[in-house]
Amino acid sequence: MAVFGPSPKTGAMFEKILIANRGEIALRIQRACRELGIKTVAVHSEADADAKYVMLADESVCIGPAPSKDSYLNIPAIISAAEVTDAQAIHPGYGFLSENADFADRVENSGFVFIGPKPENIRTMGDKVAAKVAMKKVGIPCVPGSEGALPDEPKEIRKIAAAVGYPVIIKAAGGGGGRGMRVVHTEAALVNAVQMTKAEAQSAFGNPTVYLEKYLENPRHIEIQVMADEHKNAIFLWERDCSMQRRHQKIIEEAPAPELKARQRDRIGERCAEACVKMGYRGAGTFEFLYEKDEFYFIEMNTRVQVEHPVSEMITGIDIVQEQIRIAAGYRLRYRQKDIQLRGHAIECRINAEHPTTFVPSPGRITRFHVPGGPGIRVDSHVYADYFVPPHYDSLIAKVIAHGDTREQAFARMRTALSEMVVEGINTNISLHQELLNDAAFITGATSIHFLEQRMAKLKKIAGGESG
Ligand code: MV4
Repeated sequence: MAVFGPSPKTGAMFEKILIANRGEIALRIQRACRELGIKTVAVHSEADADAKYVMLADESVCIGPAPSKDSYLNIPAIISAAEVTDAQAIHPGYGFLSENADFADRVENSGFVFIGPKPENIRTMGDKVAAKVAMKKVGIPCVPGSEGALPDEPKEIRKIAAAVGYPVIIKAAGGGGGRGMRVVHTEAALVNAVQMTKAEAQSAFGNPTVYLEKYLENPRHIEIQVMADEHKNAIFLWERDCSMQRRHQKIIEEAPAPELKARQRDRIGERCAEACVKMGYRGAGTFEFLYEKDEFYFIEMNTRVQVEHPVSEMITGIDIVQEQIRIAAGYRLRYRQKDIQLRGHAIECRINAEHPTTFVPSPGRITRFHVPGGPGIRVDSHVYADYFVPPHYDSLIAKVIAHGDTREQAFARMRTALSEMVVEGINTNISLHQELLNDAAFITGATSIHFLEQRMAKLKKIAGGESG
């Protein structure tokens, strides 16, 4: 693909980057570095000492025992590792410290570059009340609800809920990703629900602040991928539909979102890119929306690279991780919006080490491992035959991504890919993916965030021999 846009270079590229993560994303970042001619430092826990991506890195440092809190969340150990290896920048990946504003601060105060947004932007988006206020200010459509935090007086709370209309949802400012929320259907249940959510928020997040929104009953989850540089340039890389999830764990994502009209797609993308410029945002970011009855409603912004970034890469041809690194080095975006083309359709299946129907995690030794291939197939994985899936971390072992000219072709390629894939020695959810790819409602497109849980409830009823 041709390189477009203005002369990119305004700073010196890094010579060495420390990757503060593990698993497939650690390998993904390493590959991006290698292509850019940057040396890599892998940090790892004792449980990951033998991981292949650790061997593949130019250098590696053990940062502590297996539990995340002692290793991948151990800020002093990670900063020391950057010091002893002379790394210039730290890529946090996703999860772990990636959205920890204090970590970003400490990285920068120690003289390293944090490959991500400014700490102040991370901090704002981490406080869901502050995030919503900031979004409203820059013209992003939000779910109707309380203006900022909910007040304490029951009368005031009832007034706000009545104005919004039931059902409503109470959410913790410190929550996000599905933690600390409660749906309320009647005024009788309201004040008690607010008090319970506040108490839970205090103990879970150390912050009792809650806010209220209209509860959307059957939305889809559509998110917009953006990238912005430090020179007031921002682009959107279209959207991903991530509605196929269970308990806030996504399992299939696709891009573009089925049945979204080109005009809507352009309009919401433009708004998000504009919002980035107004906020002084830099790096990769994702605006999460609920989408219902042709309208977008902002819920949260993620300030990291996401697990599902490959589907956006497949439809645009842009390497999001490389672009993150270039932006952090002070370079300009290599692309203008007019250079970004939406090509075809991509779908990602997250292959987890877990039972396909009970979702019970299945760590252990992989005895056989064969990855699929062929036109339009990409596999992002750090595992191999004889790899031991440690029990300490999340269960993602591979991401299979299929790209095609059309949604139908992408699905067909994914079905073939999954039929070729072999993982033995542990349980995986491959068979669940195969069933979903043959589900008539999913094939039709545009299923809600409740699809998977409703489908499981239906199957359970059938297995139990009940009618209906
Ligand atoms: C909502 C909602 C309905 N109405 N907000 C869950 C995770 C967090 N990001 C926000 N979440 C939701 N917020 C309003 N006003 C439904 C959810 C929700 C959800 C959202 C995205 C993906 C999966 C979900 C599963 C259950 C609930």
